[in-house]
Amino acid sequence: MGLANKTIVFVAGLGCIGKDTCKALVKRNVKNLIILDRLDKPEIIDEIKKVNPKTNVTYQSYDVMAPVSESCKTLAKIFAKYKKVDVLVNGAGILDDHAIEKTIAINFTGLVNTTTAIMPFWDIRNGGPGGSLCNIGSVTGFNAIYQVPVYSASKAAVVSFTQSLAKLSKITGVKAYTVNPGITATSLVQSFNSWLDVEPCVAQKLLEHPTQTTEQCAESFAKAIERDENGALWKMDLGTLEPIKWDIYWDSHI
Ligand code: NAQ
Repeated sequence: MGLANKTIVFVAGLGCIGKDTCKALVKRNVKNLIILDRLDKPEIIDEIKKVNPKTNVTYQSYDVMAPVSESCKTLAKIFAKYKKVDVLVNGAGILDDHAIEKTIAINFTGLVNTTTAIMPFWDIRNGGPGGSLCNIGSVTGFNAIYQVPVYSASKAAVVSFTQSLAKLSKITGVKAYTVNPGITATSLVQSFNSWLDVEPCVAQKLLEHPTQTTEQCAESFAKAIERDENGALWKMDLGTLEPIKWDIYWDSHI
């Protein structure tokens, strides 16, 4: 999909990967970029706006842990104003395996809720136009960092949920795919808790291995959104964008 003239809602567009991806998107002449984030950082919004003043960049405070009814209200306002949203990016995430319930609430339930809230506006069964859902998973959703099993499982859940939605596309008209970063130099991975402190030096050990920059990740991210491939599992690692082939071990036959 060419991104010029598209309207994109980006949940967590002010984080480290989010910010650089927003910049990569406005460089591609997106028409409207609506950033929803718990963070309120007007200086980052200004930075993104400066990259391409032709893109209309706006911000709204948004907490993915709020009840789904709140997400519905936020999205209703957005659709009332912009009429059409082409892409929803779900990117909120935390990494702290001491905070078990919060990890599931932000990384998984929040993403499911925001997705559920946008469906009535997009679903072709309601006469909607369809749309594209881009969910940020993680390479840990394919193969866990086993010292952070809660975080890794939350990302595996994102991958699984999104694969189901891709299969439901025939019914809903909504495409879905995941973008899965490898280790990217952001504040998220600088220092974090392992589950039950099984590895107190987990961040330090992880960062002994090669990482990618947020700019590299952002470029792959924007390319994946342009590709707009239903069901794609994109690995964005070490500056590359690569499709992952998922083996099938069982089939429901329905
Ligand atoms: P950063 O902490 O900068 O961004 C997190 C974003 O989530 C921020 O915008 C924050 O405000 C938002 N957020 C958190 N809680 C929220 C809430 N309740 N409501 C609304 N927004 C909320 O971290 P980042 O590294 O830029 O992470 C962005 C996304 O990429 C996250 O989903 C993260 O899980 C994912 N990711 C990051 C990395 C990495 O290396 N930085 C990786 C994969 C996926 C492989 C690697 C890992 O999985 C970490 C081990």
